[in-house]
Amino acid sequence: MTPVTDVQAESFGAFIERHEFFIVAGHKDPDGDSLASCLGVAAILRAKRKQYQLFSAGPFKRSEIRRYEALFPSKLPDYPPELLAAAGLIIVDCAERERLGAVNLDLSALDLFIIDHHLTAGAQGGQSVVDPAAPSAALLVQQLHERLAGSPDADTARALFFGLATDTSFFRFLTPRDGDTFRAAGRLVDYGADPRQISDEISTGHPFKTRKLLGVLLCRAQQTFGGRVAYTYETLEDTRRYGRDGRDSDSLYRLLLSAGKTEAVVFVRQETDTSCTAGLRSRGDLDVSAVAAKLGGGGHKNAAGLSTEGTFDALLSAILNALGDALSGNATERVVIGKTTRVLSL
Ligand SMILES: [Mn+2]
Repeated sequence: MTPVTDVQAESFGAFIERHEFFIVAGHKDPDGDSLASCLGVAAILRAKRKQYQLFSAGPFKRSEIRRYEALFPSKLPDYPPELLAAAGLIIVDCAERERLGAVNLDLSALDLFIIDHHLTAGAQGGQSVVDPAAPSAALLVQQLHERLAGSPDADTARALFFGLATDTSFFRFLTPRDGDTFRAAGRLVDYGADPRQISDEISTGHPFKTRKLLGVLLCRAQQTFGGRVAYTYETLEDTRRYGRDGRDSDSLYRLLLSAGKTEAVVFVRQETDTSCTAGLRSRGDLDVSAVAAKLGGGGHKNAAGLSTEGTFDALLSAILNALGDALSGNATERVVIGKTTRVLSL
């Protein structure tokens, strides 16, 4: 990670000074990092005696974020037009207004500041703190808090630690370059975050049925490309049987990535009759965000995703073929999932 620079901190400070009221939002389908980043920004705004409104389009699907749902309305009040026009919009853990999801007000004209760490964020203008090398957006927010408002209080520290821990899978994704990240996490512990309690909050509380669903998805998993890629999928029938509540694909990725020489895992879920979502995870240097970007998605080098129209078999085929190209550079055979499933070994 590159530490937040003076220029970035000053630019965020100046943005806060320019407005009295702010809307603070992360991406739709929120995760711990996006919510924690919003809460950290809110703490900075409180310290600066500014007004703000948190927002999340939801849905709050993950068990570990449920406790925050009440803080994030999915509908904004009808503000007087002059108040809204003068407001600042701060978006975190994403770089595009579209990623906020459905918003009941038109925010397109609002003065915007972006705090993000996605590889696909691209180069943003002056009103942003974007660092794809940062392991979480919450870590950027922590540094902004420390620079602009001093040490966060214990509640904010807990939230920021939770954001960092969820995006790094409790520090397992960090590298020898991330000493600064561990030092920042250490400061959060000093401010009042309890790592053991936060680990417990992240990893427990799933409905029992979701453990059964994991079993189904594991039984269905296949390997391809000589065992370098594992994939599986969830059907609408699975969703009907086991429910959506507290589904936890992180455990699925972890279990499949731990098998043999697996370098990447693909998981596709049929969301409706006509739409799917997919997640990709990889180990080491394989960049799955590039594969996801080819198909209209995005994310990080080792964790990416996308959503499309269509059915899971078509999407799975497209992803595996793109992944095959990324693995070999010149894959000549095609993988087809569906009636004519053929497992390909390079
Ligand atoms: Mn994030």
